[in-house]
Amino acid sequence: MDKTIDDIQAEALAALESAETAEEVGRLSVRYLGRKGLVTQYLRNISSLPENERPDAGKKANQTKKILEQAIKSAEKRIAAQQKTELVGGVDVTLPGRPAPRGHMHPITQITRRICDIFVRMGFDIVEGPEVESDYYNFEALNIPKNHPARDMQDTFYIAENIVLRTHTSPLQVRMMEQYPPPLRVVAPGKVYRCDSDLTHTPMFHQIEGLLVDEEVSFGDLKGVLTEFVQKVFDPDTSIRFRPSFFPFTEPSAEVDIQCVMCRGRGCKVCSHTGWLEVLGCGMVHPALFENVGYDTRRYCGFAFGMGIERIAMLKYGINDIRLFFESDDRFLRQF
Ligand code: 2NM
Repeated sequence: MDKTIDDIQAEALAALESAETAEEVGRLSVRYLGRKGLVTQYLRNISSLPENERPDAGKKANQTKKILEQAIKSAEKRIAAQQKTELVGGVDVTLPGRPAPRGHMHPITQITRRICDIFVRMGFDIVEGPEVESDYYNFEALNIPKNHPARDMQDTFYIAENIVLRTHTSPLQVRMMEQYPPPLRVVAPGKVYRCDSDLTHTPMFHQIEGLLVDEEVSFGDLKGVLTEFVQKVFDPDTSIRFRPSFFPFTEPSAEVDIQCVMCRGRGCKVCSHTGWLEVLGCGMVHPALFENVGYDTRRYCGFAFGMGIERIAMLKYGINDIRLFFESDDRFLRQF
């Protein structure tokens, strides 16, 4: 025998009241109010009832439909509220996790790899070594005498009496010369430390230094290697010039300028209207260094060079504040 609409309503209300999940409520909604649901079918069957019964039956069935729609809504609300109270420490452990933001290779790492790659193609080996160095390797062996301004407490972080945070990566090259006989071709990238902080200086920054030792090495070889380097990191048609300078570890020494990357040499704020930007220092290795490591100075000579990686990156990417490299702000880092 067919159920009356009252039976259907009572049964549905009871089921909705005891429903415990949103899925269960969903199934009940389909079962009673869906296209083939019990109430829907009942409504459809009204046309087959005797004519005098139809108005009442239709009214009742529509009422039931409204009542059940209401009951479904309140069951959904009741279950949602219940779930909230099941949060663990205020956290809904059933939510899918937030995706972890993806990292990005730091621009300093990228440019370091690029620079190393350029020198590796020219036959250099990459070497790495300690950031805490002895006074001997950081200064003495590099022909930086006791009264030299670079040894001043103001520039150097002292760990102990004769132990410092390296102020350049050259101590590593002295170590290489001690360990290996010539010919030698190495570049040493890494962190260096100087007690200095402003728009263009941070107490820790990155350097790459290079050293080549062989028989009959000329300043022309140095110019060739550095020109190749500059034209590989910057534009292939970048002009470069060598300006006489002084370093305790090289003689003669030079500073290398490149044509301003911003104005292409016409003169602008970045190059202080000179058209040139200083990018690195270099020179022929001072014989005192070779004597310190026991190389035969009559047979061997060489050149060395050094540059700040942040400076190269700032020029290459047009960055005006060095501190951006060290703030770990993903909005800055992901642009490179
Ligand atoms: C510079 C400028 C000139 C340099 C010297 C050496 C070493 F250890 F081989 F002697 N490495 N790097 C050097 C020479 C570094 O930086 C501005």
